[in-house]
Amino acid sequence: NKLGILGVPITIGQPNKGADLGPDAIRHAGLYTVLQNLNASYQDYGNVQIKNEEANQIDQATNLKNLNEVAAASELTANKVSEMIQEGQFPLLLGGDHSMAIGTIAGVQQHYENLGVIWYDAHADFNTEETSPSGNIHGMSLAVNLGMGHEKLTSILQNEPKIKPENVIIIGARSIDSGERELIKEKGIKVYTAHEVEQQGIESVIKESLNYLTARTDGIHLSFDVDSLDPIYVPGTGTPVEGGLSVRESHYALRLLNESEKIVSAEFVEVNPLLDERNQTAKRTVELIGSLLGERYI
Ligand code: DIR
Ligand code: MN
Ligand code: MN
Ligand code: MN
Repeated sequence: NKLGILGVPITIGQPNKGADLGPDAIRHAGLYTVLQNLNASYQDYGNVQIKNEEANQIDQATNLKNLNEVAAASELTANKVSEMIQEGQFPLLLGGDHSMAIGTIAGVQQHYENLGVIWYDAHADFNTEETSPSGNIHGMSLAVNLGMGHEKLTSILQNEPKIKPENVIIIGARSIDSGERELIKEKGIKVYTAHEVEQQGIESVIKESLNYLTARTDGIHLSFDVDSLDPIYVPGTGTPVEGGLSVRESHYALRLLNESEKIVSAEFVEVNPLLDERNQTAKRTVELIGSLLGERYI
């Protein structure tokens, strides 16, 4: 399978400027060199055209910031991702804030009856407009994919839940709002918090997740939020949370996912070069992408 690269330069799902520069920062940090060293064949589709500038946070009747603009961006993204899979590509999606997962997963889901999702993140992104303390849609994208939230977001491509609650596994969480916690319990979502990763070890967490999802799904999408890692490694991200996963265990996680051959699409999100020095976070992201695609130390 050929790699299809697509940038989703959205920043209006959260309050900071600069997440829209993430996809190009990742490209400039040496993405193509890593792909060439792996002898990967790839096609870069460029970036989705997202109108971050036209977003207006103020005049919203709902507790949702930039609802219409995020919905429009999601629609464009979903169609593009679906087209890439149609053309036989493995979508490698570069972000952009995590609201982009509303579009990416809607697009991938068109091609799988029973999609699994690994959500590797410090956060659960499981708010709705009722529970969200911030109104930022990047904190809602996983819930939206399960069919919860504003209809303009849950109806991208089709007005049905994109993933079943039992087909989702969250890994690395350590900042979950009280409303999210209740919804997670209600839906029975599996979560390996940062503490569970500490206790059980990343190898066991990933192997258990893969065994579970492989048995019940027909493909697994990886949604990798770089803020899953500790901020000492990834300073260039909008909502850092200390106590995060290490570079070493994350590379190992990605290597195990690569060896499983069960991942059908992947996104790396929340890279914000304006919050960074010397593009460190994008460089780390490129290295992590390398591990997912089969790069090894020896
Ligand atoms: C918080 C922060 N739970 C919210 N979420 C973040 O605003 O919903 N998600 N940072 O990535
Ligand atoms: Mn996230
Ligand atoms: Mn996050
Ligand atoms: Mn986020």
